Amino acid sequence: KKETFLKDYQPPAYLVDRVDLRIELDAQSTLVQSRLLCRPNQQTKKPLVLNGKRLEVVQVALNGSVLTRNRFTFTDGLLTIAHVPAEPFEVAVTTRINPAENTALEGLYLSSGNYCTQCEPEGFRTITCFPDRPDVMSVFTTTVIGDKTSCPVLLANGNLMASGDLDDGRHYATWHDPFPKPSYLFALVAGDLVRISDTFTTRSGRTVALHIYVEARNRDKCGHAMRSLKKAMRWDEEHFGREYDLDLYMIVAVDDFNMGAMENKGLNVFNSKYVLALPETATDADYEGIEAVIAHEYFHNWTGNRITCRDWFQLSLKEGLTVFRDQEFTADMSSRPVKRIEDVNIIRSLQFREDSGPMAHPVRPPSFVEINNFYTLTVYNKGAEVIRMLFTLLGAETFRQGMDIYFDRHDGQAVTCDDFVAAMETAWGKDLSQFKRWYSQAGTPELTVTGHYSAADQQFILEIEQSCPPTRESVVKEPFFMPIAIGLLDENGNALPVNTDAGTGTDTDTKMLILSEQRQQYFFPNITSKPTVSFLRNFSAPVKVHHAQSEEELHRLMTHDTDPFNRWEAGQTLSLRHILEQIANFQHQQPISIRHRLVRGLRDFLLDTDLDPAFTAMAVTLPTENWIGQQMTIIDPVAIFSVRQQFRAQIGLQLRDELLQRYHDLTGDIPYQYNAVEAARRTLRNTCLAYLLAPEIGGRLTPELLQLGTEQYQRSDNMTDSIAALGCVVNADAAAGAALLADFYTKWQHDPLVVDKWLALQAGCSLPGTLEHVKNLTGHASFSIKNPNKVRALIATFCATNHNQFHAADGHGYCFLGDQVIRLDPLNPQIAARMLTPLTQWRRYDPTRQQMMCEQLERIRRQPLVSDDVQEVVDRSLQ
Ligand code: B3K
Ligand code: ZN
Repeated sequence: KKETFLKDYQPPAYLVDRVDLRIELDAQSTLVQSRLLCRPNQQTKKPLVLNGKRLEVVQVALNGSVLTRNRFTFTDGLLTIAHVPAEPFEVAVTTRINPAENTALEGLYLSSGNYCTQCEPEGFRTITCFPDRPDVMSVFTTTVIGDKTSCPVLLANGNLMASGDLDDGRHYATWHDPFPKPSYLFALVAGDLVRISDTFTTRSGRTVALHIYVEARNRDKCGHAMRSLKKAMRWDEEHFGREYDLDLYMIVAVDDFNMGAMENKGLNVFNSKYVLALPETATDADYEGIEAVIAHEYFHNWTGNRITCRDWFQLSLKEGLTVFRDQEFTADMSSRPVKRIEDVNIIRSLQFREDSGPMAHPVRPPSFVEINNFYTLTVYNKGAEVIRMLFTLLGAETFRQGMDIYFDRHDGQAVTCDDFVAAMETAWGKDLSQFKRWYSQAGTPELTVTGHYSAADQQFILEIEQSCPPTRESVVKEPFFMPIAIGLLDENGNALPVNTDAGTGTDTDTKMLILSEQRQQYFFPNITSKPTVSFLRNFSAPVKVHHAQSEEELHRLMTHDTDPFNRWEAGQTLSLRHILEQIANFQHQQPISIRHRLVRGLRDFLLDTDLDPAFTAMAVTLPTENWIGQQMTIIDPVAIFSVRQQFRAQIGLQLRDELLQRYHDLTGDIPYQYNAVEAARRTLRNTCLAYLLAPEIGGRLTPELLQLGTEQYQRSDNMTDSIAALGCVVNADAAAGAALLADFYTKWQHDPLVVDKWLALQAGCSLPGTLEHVKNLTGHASFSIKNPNKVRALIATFCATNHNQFHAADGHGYCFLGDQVIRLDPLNPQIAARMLTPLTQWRRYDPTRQQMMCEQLERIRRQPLVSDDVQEVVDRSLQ
């Protein structure tokens, strides 16, 4: 497959105003008849070209007459009709497809015997021939025909217009979606499902029916999803003035799904992981995930569906913006600082890594081979950071005006990231052309910060220098434009008023600096003693910071900063320094020790009961292995794991009394409830437990501590506490862990989502021997390589999170991943390409590991049939 370039974009030669589909479902042989009302979009007469893939073209007709084989061609995924009228015309295409054979889970496929679709980005072309590009927007009418017994439920986008019985035990349903939409938002679902119903009254007083469809066994697990949907609908009205437009909103949960969920107009299809929850089966994190994903897909109705993307290079137009919206929603539903810390952890641990590897690309990629490979942390999460910078620069009110302008200007259109920024420019009244470099330049900018204090002048000067490492699309980077939020603290930790000119009612503690040059200085007058800088408050720009601050300064920020994010950040920086120092010792076979001062800092956080427990949990958690690795020229996964683990064990030992105290104080006395307060309490309590049960490497826990874990596992009334305890025991003691794991499986083997947790826990186990265990589990009755959730739970958990064992010196982890990718690729290329991520990072490791990782990439490349998805990732990695 060839590379596609943004610069080659051409508007479509023909538009399709209406699509009429008639789909006769059959597992092996589904017949799809489509009638397209087409209209030339240009003066010049061009052939009509439709995309079509993995389907059989049965018949093509033009304005009612069947075309003979010499009137059209169907090769290389394109159906071409050379001569079409200059006036609007109708094309009818009949295709035949095989849903049962569709293991790629793209297009129409079967999940647990039910039909469902996934069309974004280019799946519609596997159902019927169509100009399958987002700038062709059409009104769809869909008639679904299926067997009454196996498919009592027949769904498609929009409103139900008609339904009834047919001969041979079949029935039909006709759906009509009045909103023009691109083909990627088409959806069809059919099967034996039950419906959970509710309603929502919009602020203009319209009643919207809300329907969640699940398999009968999951009927009682939809309450949280439904509540989340209603919260999201209300929130979008209140915060963005956006109301839902159809009279019906449907969500369907399926077990086999490549991603989290899909925002098809009026008919979202969800991975069941993001719908189903009961206290006994789902953790607080699952509850939060469901709330966030339900909201995300709902928010797409305006940012994605009503206003869609002109082409797939603009993916972040809808994804970055919608992630920003769901982040804000979650912040309002729970704790804003904690949500920010979680999001920054994702950016720094994972997106920065992507930015420094072979798959690095700008938020708006300039080219791709397989667009599915660009549903990335960069497009989604860095894209959201770019939107957040606009929010920070413009302020909440002006940003909202910009959003209103965007909705007014572009409703019903397929637009670009430039159009979005232009709306923000109109609202702000300032030029954002330099800001737009965030969309075209990849890589993580690095800031070097220096402070100069002059006692004589009573002046403080802050100097910032920016740079950005070269990436594939541009070697020399132009300076970025970004907001830098800062504060200054005096020696007692008091905030200095740095923003006095901002007028009353504003936060005088925080100054918003604009960085636009490669090097810039900022002057602060009337500063009576050397200040401590609280830099990049709330992580106001997605950058790496080099800032030589003393331990005193970091401790001051940790205890006194008014910005909660930077309080947390100062603690992380301190921990990071100490960990890196000890990693050097470990690498030189020196003993490792944890500094008393670090333990004391963590103890202060732990005992500060004024803090939100969820914040405390973040503050006492050491930096992630990924983030530690980012600091090293050559990543040493064994050293990182060993030092971090040793620190955890030492903290558990040295703070045992305090941890036990808080653990017991945080014991709940009411039955499980999911809400921010209760979830925060459980999070900190389980964080304490994890420290208490953190074993020294090769060491053993006392029976009393193991007992603490076992008891929590046995007594808890909810999955959050039982899986947390189980995880602690599994990672502390092989024998005790195995016994509890067996118990857990016996109890939950009937529930696929809980079995995923069981698999993931074993794949993530930090005790030796995990790889052999994981290999055995690939043959376990509960595992299926065809189910993406199972693959993620077992294979991705081991390869992408168990760094110490995946990167074992013998290279067996790499070989295992090679085997799995080779096995997966012919079945599901999208998932196969995703699984490859750990190998793409080979340049970051030592020469021996580099060679072994490359061998696996080469081996995958040598396979007789490699998908475009995997090929692109392998080729870029080896380039
Ligand atoms: N828009 C979908 C992504 C579908 C990607 C398919 N490879 C999910 C989401 O971001 O809401
Ligand atoms: Zn999305």
